[in-house]
Amino acid sequence: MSDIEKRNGNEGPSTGVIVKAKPKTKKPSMYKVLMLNDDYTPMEFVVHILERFFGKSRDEATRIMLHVHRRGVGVCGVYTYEVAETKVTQVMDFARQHQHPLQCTLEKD
Ligand code: TYC
Repeated sequence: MSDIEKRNGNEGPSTGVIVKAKPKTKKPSMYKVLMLNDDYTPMEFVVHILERFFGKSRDEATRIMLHVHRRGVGVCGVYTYEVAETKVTQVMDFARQHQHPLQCTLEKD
């Protein structure tokens, strides 16, 4: 007996139920890029990083920088793993080039 006949309970003609195959696509896991506060990195440098690497407006960049300054940590953006990892590397390299101790990391969303 076919699956359709079983479902149909052997009563009358098969109604030919067709069940749509479930599309096997999965949304990728997302990762937050976090910025950490420190006592030495200039505020203007952090704002510049948020504009340059995270595409933030000056107002939004300033808001995020001040949040990190006051609260200790803040979210710069949420991305797929590879993009988040690239942002972290770009920020850390740029901070090191300018001899600032700014720290940036990623965390699963
Ligand atoms: N706390 C720094 C200062 O007073 C500014 C700062 C903000 C540093 C955010 C890092 O992620 C940071 N100059």
